[in-house]
Amino acid sequence: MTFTRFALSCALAALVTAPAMADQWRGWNIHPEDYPNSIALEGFAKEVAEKTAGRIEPQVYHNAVLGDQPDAIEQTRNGGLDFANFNMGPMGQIVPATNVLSLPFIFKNVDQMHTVMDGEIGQRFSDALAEEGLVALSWFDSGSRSFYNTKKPIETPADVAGMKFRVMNNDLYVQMVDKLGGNATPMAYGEVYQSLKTGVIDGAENNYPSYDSSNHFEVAPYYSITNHLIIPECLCVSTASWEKLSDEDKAIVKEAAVNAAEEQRSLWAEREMKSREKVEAAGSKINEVKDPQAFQDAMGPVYETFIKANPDLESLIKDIQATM
Ligand code: GTR
Repeated sequence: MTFTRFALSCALAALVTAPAMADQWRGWNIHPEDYPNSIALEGFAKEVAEKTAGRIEPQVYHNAVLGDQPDAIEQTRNGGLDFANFNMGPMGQIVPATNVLSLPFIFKNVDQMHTVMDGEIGQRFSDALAEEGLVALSWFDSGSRSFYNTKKPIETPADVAGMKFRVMNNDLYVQMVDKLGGNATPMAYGEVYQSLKTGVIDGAENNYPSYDSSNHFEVAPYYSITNHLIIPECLCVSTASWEKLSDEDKAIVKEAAVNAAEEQRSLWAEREMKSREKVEAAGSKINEVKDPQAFQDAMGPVYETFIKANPDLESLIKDIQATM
């Protein structure tokens, strides 16, 4: 055998025996490492890497280092990012059907939200996301969101008047605050702490774990339980990354996502309690609003405007409301 032929056959042998190049997946996460969603995403990454024997190597980037949420949604749709945990709030601007999930008081409680999202209606949202480049593999818990501010307890909608609140990027939230008599400013999550501190805004709204982990409680100590939004979150994979997978790997990734959601939901329940205890111990003043119905009633015009603009989504709203 000549030297060239020998070298060629060695190279060919190496090609045949070498394992296929691992697919490095980049995953976006807004939260810090110890947050329930982050722990669940790490579990997802580990399970996928193990079960695919390294064919896929997901890595999670925490703390929104890969960009803010609206930006990351775009990147994932375009295949620039492979997977992410997204809140359905900012998703509404891109996938209109998911706006139904951002209607204030659309769900009666978190259990009803899970029943809806884990069933046939959840599948309808997944289908809508799939048309926009996102494969929703499982649904995380995000508790319920309430208002907090730097000034005073909110007890009635009248207390909201004149105050400026940060909201997530979605016009529906601007209307929501407007109908309560306040002013809303859409703003990236990472800018809220400083804006509260310097008085650019008076308040924001979120669940206990985020109120805690973002340290907003340090600068906005009045947390008033309005429970106005219960918004699910997805573990989503970019369609571009998904379509490259074999059927076997799709099944592995799907199962890992379902397992991650299960873990996230149980960690979530624990974390909600711990965060509430922590912020109270640190001096936050938590109050129940006097008349929760008054807040709900104020949202009538938000629903009317929404249905007028999206008549095709009225039946989806009714189906959710009818789910027990
Ligand atoms: C959190 C949610 C994040 C982000 C954030 C926000 O509860 O988990 O994805 O949406 O709220 O208010 O921007």
